[in-house]
Amino acid sequence: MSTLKETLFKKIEAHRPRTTRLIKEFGDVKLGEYTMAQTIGGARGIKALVTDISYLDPDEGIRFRGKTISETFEALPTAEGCAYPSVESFWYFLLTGDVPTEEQVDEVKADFASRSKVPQYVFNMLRALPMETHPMTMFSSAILALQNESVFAKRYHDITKMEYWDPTYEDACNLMAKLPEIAAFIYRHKFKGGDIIPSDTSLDMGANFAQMMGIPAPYDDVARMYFIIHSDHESGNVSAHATHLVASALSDAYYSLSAGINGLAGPLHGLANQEVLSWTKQFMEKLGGKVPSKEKLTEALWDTLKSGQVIPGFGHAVLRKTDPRYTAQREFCLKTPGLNEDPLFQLTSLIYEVAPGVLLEHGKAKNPWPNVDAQSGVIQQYYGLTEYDFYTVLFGVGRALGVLANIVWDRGLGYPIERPKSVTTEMLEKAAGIV
Ligand code: HAX
Repeated sequence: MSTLKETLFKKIEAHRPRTTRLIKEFGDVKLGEYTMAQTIGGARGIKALVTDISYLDPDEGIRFRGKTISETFEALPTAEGCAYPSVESFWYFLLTGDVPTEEQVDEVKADFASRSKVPQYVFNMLRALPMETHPMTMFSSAILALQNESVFAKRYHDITKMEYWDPTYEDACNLMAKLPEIAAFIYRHKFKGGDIIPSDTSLDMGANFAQMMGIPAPYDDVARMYFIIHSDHESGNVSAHATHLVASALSDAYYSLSAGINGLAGPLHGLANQEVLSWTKQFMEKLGGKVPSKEKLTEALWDTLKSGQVIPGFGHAVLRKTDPRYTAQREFCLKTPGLNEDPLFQLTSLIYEVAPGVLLEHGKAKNPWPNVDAQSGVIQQYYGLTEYDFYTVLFGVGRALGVLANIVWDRGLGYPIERPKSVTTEMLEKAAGIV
C-alpha cells in the first residue's frame, strides 16, 4: 500500500467514530431553520452537506484543509525552478490534510505514472464525435467511456460498506492520472489538427500537461496554479454537489465525475470562464482592439444587463467579497512581465473597477465582486490558448481533484444516499396561510 493510501486509511478509520457519534448521540440537534425563499431558491444556504476538505467563508473565501490559497501555496513543497507546488503534492494534502514530504510527493508522481495509460478506445471514441462537439461534451464522454475500467464497479459485490472507500480511491487515482492527457488530447485533436503530443510521465502533472498542450514554460506553473485553485469550493456548488449526489447512489467515480463535469458545463457555473472571454473579446473587437474608456465600458455593461444577460465572472451564491481565486490569478498577471501590460488584462482590470458599481446600481446581485472566472481566460489567452471554449475543460481537470477527494471520503465515512424532500406549490401556499 502506498504511503498516501495508508495515511488516508488511518485518517478515515480515526474519523469514523466522530461521524457515528454525531448521528447516534446528537442526531436531533437542530442546525438552523430555513425559509420558503430558500426552498424555492435552490436550497440556498441550507446546511445539508458535510465535508472537511474545504470550507468557503462568504467574506474570506476558500480554505483547503484549513489553509487559504496563499497559505496552501506556501506550505506545499515546490520543485526546483517552479513557482507553484506540484498538483501531486496538493492531491496528497487534499486527501489527508497533511503536507507531504518530497519523498511522498515523488511516490504520488510514480503512482500516477503507473496509472496514466489512457485506453485507445477513449481516443477512438473522441475521434468519432463530430468535430464541432463542445470540448466539455468530449471531456465528459471520455470520462464516462472509461467507466468500463471502474475498480469499484468490479469489486462492489465482494466488499462491505466500510471497504467502499478503497476501490473508490483506486478509481479516483486512476482518473486523476489520466485526465490531463485526455484534456490535452481534446485540445490538440479539436484545435491543432490532431497533432497529438505524447505524454511524458517523468514530468510532474503541471509540466506534462504543458508539454502535451504544446505550450512552453511558464505554462507548467500556470497549469499547477490553475488546477489547484479550481479544485474545491466546499460541497454545495453544482459540480461538487452533482458528483456527490450521483456517488451517493453508489455509482462509481466515473459516473459521478462525468455528472459533475456536466454541471460544470453550465454558463452560471464553470462555463462562465468561456463566457467572460467571449464577452470581453467581442467588446474589444468592436473597439478595434483598444482598451475602452470607463464610460464606454459602463455603457457596455448596462447593455448586457438590459438585454437580460448576466455579467459573466461577477457574483457568487456564497461569496460576498472578491474571490481570492480571482486575486491569486490577478497577482500572477501583475508579477508577470508582458502579461501585466496585455490589453486584455488591462480591460479585465478596468472591468474590476467598473462592474461592481454597475451591479450595485442595478440592485439585484447580492455579490457585485468578481469570481474565479473573471480572470482566468486572460492568462490562458496570453499563453496562446485562445480557443476559449476549451477553458472549462481546464477547470474540469482541477475540479476533479476536489470532487474525487470528496467522494473517497464520502465512501470512507459511509454517507448515505442523498434524498431531500420536495413539496408542492399548494403545500407552500398552505404554509404561507394563503389557501
Ligand atoms: N450579472 C447580472 N445579474 C446578476 C449577476 C451578474 N453577474 N449575479 C447575480 N445576478 C442576479 C441574479 O441573476 C438574480 O437575478 P433574478 O432575481 O432576476 O433571478 C439576482 O441577481 C440575485 O442573485 P444572487 O442571489 O446574487 O446570485 P445567485 O446565488 O442566484 O447566483 C451566480 C450566483 C454565480 C449564478 C450569479 O452571480 C451569476 O449568474 N453570475 C454570473 C455568471 C458567473 O460568473 N458564474 C460563475 C460563478 C462562479 C462559479 O461557480 N464558477 O464556476
